[in-house]
Amino acid sequence: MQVFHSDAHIQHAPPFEIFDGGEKIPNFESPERMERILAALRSSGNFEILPPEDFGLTPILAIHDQGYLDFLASAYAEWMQEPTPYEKSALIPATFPPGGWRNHIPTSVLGKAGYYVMDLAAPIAAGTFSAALASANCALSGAAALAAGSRAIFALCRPPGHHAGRANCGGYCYLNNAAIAAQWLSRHGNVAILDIDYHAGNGTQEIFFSRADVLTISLHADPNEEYPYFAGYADETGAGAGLGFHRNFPLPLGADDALYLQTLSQACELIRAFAPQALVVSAGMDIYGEDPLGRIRVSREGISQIGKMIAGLNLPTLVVMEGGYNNDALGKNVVAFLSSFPA
Ligand code: SP5
Ligand code: ZN
Repeated sequence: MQVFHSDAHIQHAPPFEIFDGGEKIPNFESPERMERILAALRSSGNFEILPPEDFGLTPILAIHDQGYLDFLASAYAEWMQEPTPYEKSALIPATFPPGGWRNHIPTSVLGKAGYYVMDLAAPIAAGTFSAALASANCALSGAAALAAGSRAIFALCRPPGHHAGRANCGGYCYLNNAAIAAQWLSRHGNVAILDIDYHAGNGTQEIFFSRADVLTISLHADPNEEYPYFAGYADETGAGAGLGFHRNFPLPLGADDALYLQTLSQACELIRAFAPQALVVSAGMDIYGEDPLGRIRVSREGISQIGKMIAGLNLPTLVVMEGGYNNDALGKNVVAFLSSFPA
């Protein structure tokens, strides 16, 4: 299987995030995640690792807001210019506009950060924007390979993307790689996105909520109990022309392989009925039972079964890396998932 990956992610290394309760902790979404995955892919011998092509800004602006992209591009340099005695290794805002009160976009860097950043887990560091662009290019390169006839491709993206909306970053995500790839593929016909990351894919949900040509489905921990809390409920099924073309499958904390696979089979039925010409999978391995951020209990064998069920849809499939934070298990889990697909 071909894998698209870029070393540019190494420059995105925010040293910290602010955790629940206000604690400053080492960022879970670390460059080491990629080292672990690459090592496992290489030792399996079944993967060809390729650098992405540069698709420019046009396919990214088809998904993301111009003002938001300008903010991502300039935020770190502007933050470095700010006179403050505090640590400035990465930008995290501390003031957010309350819901509905967004009639002004401030021009100051902290004002813009409050406007465009969703939470305290998307710090903007020196290499964040260039890494996010390279990550999106990995997804786009995978989409182009699918369009050229490949059956299954892995976009080894970092940073991840599914919490990034049209005009926000959050949850370690800056550009929505899966959405950008799906949009690019949607020029050729209908596309489905299946999001199996442990956390609800709020960004992907928002981006395609009013569209009927991109079916979006997310399986995730119940958002009433788990991040991102504000999206991912079962009654959110799309709007306008997109009504019926978004589906959420919230799972109870503690869900096991059997419940996960039974729920996934319902999602797969919806995808079959939609009959897309391509499938994009937002693949987070934080569903694994031993993940430090996850509280559902999928085993490695379960991850392999999930891969088989998705591969059984027999669609051209782009697998896009999202979360997964148990570094000791991450490489093996990714290989277990991908090995279910035909080369
Ligand atoms: C891409 C991705 O997986 N992003 C996840 C971002 C999650 N950030 C917030 C984590 C909050 C964790 N709360 C854990 C409570 C369980 N003890
Ligand atoms: Zn996640």
